[in-house]
Amino acid sequence: MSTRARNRPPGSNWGDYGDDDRIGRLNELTSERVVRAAAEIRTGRRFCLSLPLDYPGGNVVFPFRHPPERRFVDRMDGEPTKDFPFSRAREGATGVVNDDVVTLWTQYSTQWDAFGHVGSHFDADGDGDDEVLYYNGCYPGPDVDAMATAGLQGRGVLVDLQRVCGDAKVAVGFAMLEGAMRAQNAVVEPGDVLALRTGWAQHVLDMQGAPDKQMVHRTGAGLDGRDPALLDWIARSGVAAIVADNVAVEFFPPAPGAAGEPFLPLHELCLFKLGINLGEMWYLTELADWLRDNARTRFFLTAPPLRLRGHVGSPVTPIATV
Ligand code: UVW
Repeated sequence: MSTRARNRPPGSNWGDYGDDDRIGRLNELTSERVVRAAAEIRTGRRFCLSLPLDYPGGNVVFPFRHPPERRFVDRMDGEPTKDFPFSRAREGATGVVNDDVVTLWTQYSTQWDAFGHVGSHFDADGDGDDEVLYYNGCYPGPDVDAMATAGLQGRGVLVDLQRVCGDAKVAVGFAMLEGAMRAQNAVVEPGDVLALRTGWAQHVLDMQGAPDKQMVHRTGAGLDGRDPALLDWIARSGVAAIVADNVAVEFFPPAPGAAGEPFLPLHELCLFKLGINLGEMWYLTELADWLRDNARTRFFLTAPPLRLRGHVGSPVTPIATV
């Protein structure tokens, strides 16, 4: 895996955390900041920030991503390991066992995007030709194994965009985000994980696995990846990661850009240039409501991905503790 780029893309931080860095802004989750984050644990109450992983349900969000496919493991004789009696292994033994297997589309439901998920074309070696590269000049891109071994814990800061936008599908630029943060007393400091509630995942949950196509494509705010002021703020803020309860964190599908501009501008900034992991389709309703009712915006977050080597995304079952 090559990481020693001679050139780095404009606006990127390649090399700032070292030539071999694989975790980007997760480097900002220092021990001191995790201790600071632990101060947000005041009641011990926990919130599960994941949808059931077979939600949204069906294929209406992305036709090429499918719900998990589960079956029982076949034993040597082809018999499924379902209520399988131990007496078959040792005569006279009691008890039964189930073993199962699952095929997971890693980006179907509540998930992390690793840096290997979105890259770009860039002439990092200065030979005059662009090559396909990922964060920090890597090829292939850093996987969720790098995230998993980083031990992802820290302070989350929740901004409730649904309180500003309702259910409307709005592209949220810097002015709107900053206004929401000011109104909600949400202050983001370097090393924080920014969590955005739009209400989208709650609608998905309400539809109980049979989502309405209109709803999933016409509901919920997203960050406006075509707003330079917003991209500039993300770069300056020092956020360790950004998560949302919507499809893609950024407004999707994004407004068409000019030729030579990225298809997913916020993904490119975060995953390719700055090493900021994105969490999508998280479930933030109960946490957001509790924080609002208790005049708080911050929480302690534990959210490691699965330690899947080589994978560009991972399901996650994040926990917020308040
Ligand atoms: C999109 O495809 C828009 O988002 P992601 O691949 O990160 O889920």
